[in-house]
Amino acid sequence: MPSRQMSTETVRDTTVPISENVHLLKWVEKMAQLTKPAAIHWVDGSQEEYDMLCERLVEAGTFTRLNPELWPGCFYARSDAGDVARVEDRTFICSVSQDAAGPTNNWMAPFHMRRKLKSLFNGSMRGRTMYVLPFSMGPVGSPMSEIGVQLTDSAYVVVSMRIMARIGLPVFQEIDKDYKRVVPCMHSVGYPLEPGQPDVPWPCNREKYIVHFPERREIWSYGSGYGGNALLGKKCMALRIASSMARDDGWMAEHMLIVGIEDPRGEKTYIAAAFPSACGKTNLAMLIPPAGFEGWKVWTVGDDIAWIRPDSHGRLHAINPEAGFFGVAPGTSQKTNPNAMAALSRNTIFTNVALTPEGGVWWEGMTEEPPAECLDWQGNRWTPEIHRQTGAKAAHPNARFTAPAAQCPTIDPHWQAPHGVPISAIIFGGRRADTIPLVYQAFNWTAGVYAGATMGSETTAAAAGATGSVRRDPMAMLPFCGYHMGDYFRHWITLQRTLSETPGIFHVNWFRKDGSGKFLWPGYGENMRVLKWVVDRVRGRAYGREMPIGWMPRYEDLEWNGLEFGKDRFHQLQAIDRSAWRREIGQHEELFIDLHDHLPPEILYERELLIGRLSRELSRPRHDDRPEPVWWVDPDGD
Ligand code: TSX
Ligand code: MN
Repeated sequence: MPSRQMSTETVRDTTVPISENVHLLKWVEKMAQLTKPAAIHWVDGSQEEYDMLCERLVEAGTFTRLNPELWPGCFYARSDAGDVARVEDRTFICSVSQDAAGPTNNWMAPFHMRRKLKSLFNGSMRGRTMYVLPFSMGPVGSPMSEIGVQLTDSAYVVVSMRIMARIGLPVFQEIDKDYKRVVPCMHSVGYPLEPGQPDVPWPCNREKYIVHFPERREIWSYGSGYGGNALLGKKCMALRIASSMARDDGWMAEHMLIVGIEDPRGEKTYIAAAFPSACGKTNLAMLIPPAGFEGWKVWTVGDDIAWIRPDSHGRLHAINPEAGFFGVAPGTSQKTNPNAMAALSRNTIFTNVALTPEGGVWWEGMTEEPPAECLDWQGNRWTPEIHRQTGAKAAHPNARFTAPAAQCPTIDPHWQAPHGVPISAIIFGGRRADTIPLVYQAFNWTAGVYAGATMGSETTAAAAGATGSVRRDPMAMLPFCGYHMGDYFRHWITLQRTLSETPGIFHVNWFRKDGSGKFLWPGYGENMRVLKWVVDRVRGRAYGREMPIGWMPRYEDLEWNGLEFGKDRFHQLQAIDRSAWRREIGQHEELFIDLHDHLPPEILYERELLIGRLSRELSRPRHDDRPEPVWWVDPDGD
């Protein structure tokens, strides 16, 4: 396409390497020989370069510039209909031994996979520009950061990565200092262009491979231009490769949001929290305190990934390795998350949402009133009437916004602190209609690891699988751990032994329902009441009642100012139903069977202790027909 030759007045010759690092130069040359691009572009990360690439994407038909009056600096993209989400069944962990990858990862022998990749990438960038994209996960120069270089034939990836990570010149300068290992990341959309062949708006390949070599710390991604498949700093590097680095080096790479809770006196407590998808992680990361919490602030450090490591005093500190939010658009609104709406109001890339005639974007749940008409995520005319007749959605359920974190009104003043923020509490959660109470605190770290390891979430209509069945997703890391899940639990358990202070571990469930199928808990901003108890617990100021599953707040231990919420309803929300928990623990076993030979004994002991605490039968004589103790569900007996 002539767009490549289009020569706007550039101050820099982008074909000239920016780095002097010999290893990097050699690798780029070798990969160019393999993929045979028409040009090489060294990415400096400047605004001018970003603007030029966005312009190039507009000309290629990938981007539509949104109305600058409504959406300043924003672009709109529609992906190929077959390239709309992460492809877990095409994601591979290629460790030397299959045992190291574990039964929950797809594995292929490195030798065979390399041979396959070599043939896939051979000439895969023909007719395209190969971008040399250096990125830092974490602030540039931070001792907690890690550097990667992604070679990609997608300009969409380059501009998206400029929002999601620190990229360009400062990162090349870090590389040239030559003291940090660089993670090589190969990416091709797998759609080479023969001379004269016209491009398509969203080039990709039906055949997809998302491949990780944890020992070599290398990533190869082929065939997709979308999200976590293509923005290799995120799930591939910051979770799968980093989890493997973290295991080796005594830290943690977790699928967690990070928030700072500030009380009216200015005392700040940081919490990290892991949830599976569809639990509102981004909403929690940007929570606005409700009525009754005047003077309280919730600060956002990150909404997806936390890199956590013990500092020199043995206290856990966390950074958000990302620089932006790659958030699910549907459901995001002024009501559910005004901070996200502010963050995405400008300089944002929207993918697979709907396009309005005014040059704006829309998605299901954004406003109560849908637009009278728009173009859906596939470019077809969409109206509320068409929706009523066919059920067609305007936006794809996995439509995304890519927005700079700095634009979030609640972004924490320390969100880029090189040494991170101190973590005092860790929360695990899931979407559960029954059994799991609103909140409990694990008795100790190991019990908390058990709670995280047995986390589960009910599948919603959006996800595959039967609606209503519980899918286990330990620590929300099942698709993101670069090694054996049993070894991962062991790493969690042993890491605590390096700490001088152990964070409290909590479990929450915003989604418990009553007998008539109504949510028992209002959720959203009201979750602040739970966060306050969490903070007060780890600060040693709140009561926790010993219950079979952990420490639980009594009604009077939560702040109710500003919310009418009865004691009976609270007790319903916190009730422990013994027969439901019997079933629950039975289901824990299902996952553990697969991990059996790597499972740390502590997990089994915790399970036994939990069974013991829940069981009355074993601890009382058979003839004992005393009624169920009243304190079981209601501590006050009234
Ligand atoms: O994000 C959610 N959070 C966390 C917020 C900080 N959601 C949306 C989940 C989909 C991504 C929630 N949905 C939450 C929640 O805490 N709770 C619920 C369930 C719920 C939905 C609607 C109501 C109440 C609870 N509506 C009324 O009570 C009127
Ligand atoms: Mn995520």
